[in-house]
Amino acid sequence: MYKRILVANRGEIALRVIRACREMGIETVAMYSEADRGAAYLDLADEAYCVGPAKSAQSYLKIDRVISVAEVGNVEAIHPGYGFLAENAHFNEICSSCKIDFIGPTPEAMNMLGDKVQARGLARSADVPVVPGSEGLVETEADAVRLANEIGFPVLIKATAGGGGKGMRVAANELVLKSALQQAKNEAEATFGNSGVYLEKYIERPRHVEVQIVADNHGNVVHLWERDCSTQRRHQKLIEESPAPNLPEGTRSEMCEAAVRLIRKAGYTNAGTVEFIVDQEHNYYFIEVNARIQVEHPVTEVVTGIDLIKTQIMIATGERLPFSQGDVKPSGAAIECRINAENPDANFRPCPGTIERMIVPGGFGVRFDSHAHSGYTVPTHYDSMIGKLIVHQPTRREAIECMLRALDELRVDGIDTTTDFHKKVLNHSNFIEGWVDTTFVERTWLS
Ligand code: MV4
Repeated sequence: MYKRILVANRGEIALRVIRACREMGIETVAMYSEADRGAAYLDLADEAYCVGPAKSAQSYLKIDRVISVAEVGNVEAIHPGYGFLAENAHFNEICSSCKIDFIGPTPEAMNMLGDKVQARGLARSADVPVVPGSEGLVETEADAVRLANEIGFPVLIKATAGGGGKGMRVAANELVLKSALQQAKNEAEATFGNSGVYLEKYIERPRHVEVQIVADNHGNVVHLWERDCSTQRRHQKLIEESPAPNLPEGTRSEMCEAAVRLIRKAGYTNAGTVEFIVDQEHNYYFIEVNARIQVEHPVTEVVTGIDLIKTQIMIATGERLPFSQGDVKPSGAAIECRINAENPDANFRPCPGTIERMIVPGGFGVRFDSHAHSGYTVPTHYDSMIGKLIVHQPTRREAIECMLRALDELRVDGIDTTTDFHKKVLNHSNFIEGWVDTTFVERTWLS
């Protein structure tokens, strides 16, 4: 087991990793930008080093500085958290050449799955359903038109280097497709330095369901069931839950087994997520793999009883998974609400500032993952999430009741938060009945 690791992140996920390490007897080195200097969670690490100025491009994202902190801190491994360098294959390679373990997949698996056309090809070869569309890249306008007429309009143009909704364009007819294709290629080149695009049939009002996977370095791949993340706005998830409501049991287990096949085929190791969209008829289609621990991982932790951060660290040291598929018995229902420093009445505008007073909810089945506290100042430079409220109850109905009660208990004075918006969502009949797709929030509250 490691003696000491670097937590190459900030905020709640840095705290989450520090806590797991403390329980495992692993020392932690934390890093902070000038905007995060003095943050209380840094005191829970054994050491903390400044990694640069407030701007993440000059601190949390700056590979040479992060590696310097790792060297000075004398760590054996780096946990990247999510965001920042977590899915940067180049950083991953540099860790390896510096003989520092990257707690995540290999650079090869990361590169392969980071290319969406390659990931689609891999999925097809593993008998995992993909959205009907192009076999590979779409090169010419004539190819695009021929293909679109085959699969039927509307179609979606996606960047092969994209993901998370970046660089997508809907085309409802031939005319739009012709102009959108070149635009999409130019945009992809400018954004990702890769102009490659591909086509998919546009699935209307899909649900977003993702499967959590863990895989060790000995060929063991286990899924930890699914999360429904359909309650989102502009590709920002607001609420995640497990199990996915109203998903037929057969579909659910098929999808999870498909995710395992893909991960096996990719030679992917450590924790990862296989994302699917699910249409109104419960057909599921692979869309992408997230090669990192995700924000919403606690939802899976509470329904399975498995600590995903500890599992990631164990896998990275070369240990075998301490459980097999049959040991994973999900129980009850979990919901997570992301508490963001944003004003939902002003287009979810970020509202950084000082929290004058904060009261944290508790009680049976309530977990609050947060680095914030009374007197904490939310910096302007990073994403606006200040905490995640997670509840776990025997049934979904009880989980909703528990979440409403916990949201009532949560008090964050001095800044605007998404707390009250969550109450509106949880009280909406569509949410209560579990009929939520990825367009629900925007259709219902035009935000
Ligand atoms: C789609 C789609 C409809 N049809 N692909 C957006 C994020 C990226 N991971 C894939 N996304 C989508 N791909 C086809 N063929 C709709 C979305 C989509 C979406 C997916 C997951 C979660 C939220 C979403 C919000 C809008 C659109």
